[in-house]
Amino acid sequence: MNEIDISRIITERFFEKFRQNLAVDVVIVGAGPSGLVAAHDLAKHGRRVVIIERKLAPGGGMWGGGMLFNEVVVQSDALPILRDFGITARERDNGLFSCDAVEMASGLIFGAVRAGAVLFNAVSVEDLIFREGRIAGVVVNWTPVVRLEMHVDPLMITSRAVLDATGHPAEVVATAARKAGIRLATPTGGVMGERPMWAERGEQSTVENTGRYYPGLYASGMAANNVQGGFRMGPIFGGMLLSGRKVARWIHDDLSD
Ligand code: 48F
Repeated sequence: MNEIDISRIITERFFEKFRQNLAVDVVIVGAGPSGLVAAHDLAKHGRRVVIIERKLAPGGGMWGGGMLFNEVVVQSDALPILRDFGITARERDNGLFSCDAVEMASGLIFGAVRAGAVLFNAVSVEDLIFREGRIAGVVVNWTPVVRLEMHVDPLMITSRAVLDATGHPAEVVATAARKAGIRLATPTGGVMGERPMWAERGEQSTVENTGRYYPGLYASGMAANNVQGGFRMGPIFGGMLLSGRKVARWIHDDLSD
């Protein structure tokens, strides 16, 4: 065994993977619950999917459960999605189930990647590719480069659809609204801003607000609630899972037209 073989295998395979995924059907920004379910479903539909995740560890807001107590709550209508990923749900009461936060995070990551989605971690989306009347991809850079404010130009990935699954900040849609001067499909034409905690309404609106906000640009999960002015809901995750499934169907249908 030669040390050079280890370095060569990693760099050869990484650049092969990167090159093969420079032009894809869908770029999903954020590997939280909604982004991972969307990635899984789109890949299962035969779409070429890249997930860009800013952190080293994908999984978004799942790992810590509520206030670091590593259990999360899911409603019965999201159980079929957990079943698809082989994630255990324990029945509690009032139609609510508990899931081990670590099993859920790791199960959704594994399921999405196993379905064929390609995940680049420690990479941040810092801008979008804009064409007349549509969003056409993302601009990426290594997260440490962004965090250290190094003066290094990014690279680009083109796609037919971009999904903002960045959670609370809705970074991608906010960037589009700010930099491209576009009118979003919201009452004001801009980002409405997330509202405070109201678990039941927030869970409903997460799914209702999931959808297309501009040609080529979609939002799911908490990002959709921020864009459309929905309530937050804390560590209950059924809405996030259902949102990922809804947006995957929507994008798949749009790409089939
Ligand atoms: O926040 P997150 O888990 O998104 P979500 O699918 O789920 C929300 C819940 O976790 C929770 C909640 C449920 O009750 O309210 O918050 O809406 O995951 C979002 C992921 O996007 C990444 C971020 O690191 C996180 O893992 N992310 C955010 N901005 C960027 C990004 C960016 N610009 N580029 C790449 N990744």
